Amino acid sequence: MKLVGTLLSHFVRRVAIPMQIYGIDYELVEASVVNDQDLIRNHNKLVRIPSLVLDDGDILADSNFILDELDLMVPDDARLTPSKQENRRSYGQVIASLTGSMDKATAWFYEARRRPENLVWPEWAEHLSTQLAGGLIQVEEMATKNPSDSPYLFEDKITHADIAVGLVYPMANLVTPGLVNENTCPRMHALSKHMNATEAFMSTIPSK
Ligand SMILES: N[C@@H](CCC(=O)N[C@@H](CS)C(=O)NCC(=O)O)C(=O)O
Repeated sequence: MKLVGTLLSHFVRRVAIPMQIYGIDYELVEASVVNDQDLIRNHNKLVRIPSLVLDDGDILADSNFILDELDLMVPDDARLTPSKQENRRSYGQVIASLTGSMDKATAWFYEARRRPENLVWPEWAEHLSTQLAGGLIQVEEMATKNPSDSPYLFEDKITHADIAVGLVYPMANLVTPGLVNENTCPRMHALSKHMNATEAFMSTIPSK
């Protein structure tokens, strides 16, 4: 399989990390949406990353859909999703909040860091950063309602939700340190620290 994208993208890492945990081999086709649009277009005319080229030539896009497909390639008990039906709804809420934060982190980055300085709309950048923080604060509130000795959000096992926290918390903490930090989001802080120390996270750290 070929994973098209760059590990600088949290959406790409969100796919790379489970592939690592599942032991699914892949080749990373290093491609950034800023510098390698033609290369990405060859695989996905939407010019978006991540795109996953399967061995049969089919191409999957969108991290949520890609993860759904990867989850089907492993035994039930290895899947990075909650096992209990009763957790389905809250898991969906948590994933929507966290991937929403990822969307806002991306949008913030382009608004605040990529635009020519005279074209930046500071109020919009501020709004985006508050949304980025909001997704995490929302998950912190949900986690606070369900106190647990486990570092993980669901069923004392790693799920895609924990991986998403490990990816987006550091960005939220960097962009909005006053809103998302150890004191305001203690569960998210501890979970992010834990996840970022795992082998799957360490082995997918972007090299540049
Ligand atoms: N919903 C998508 C979002 C992916 C996404 O936003 N990727 C960014 C890079 S981090 C991208 O390709 N941006 C270029 C574009 O959408 O034009 C997913 O979950 O995969």
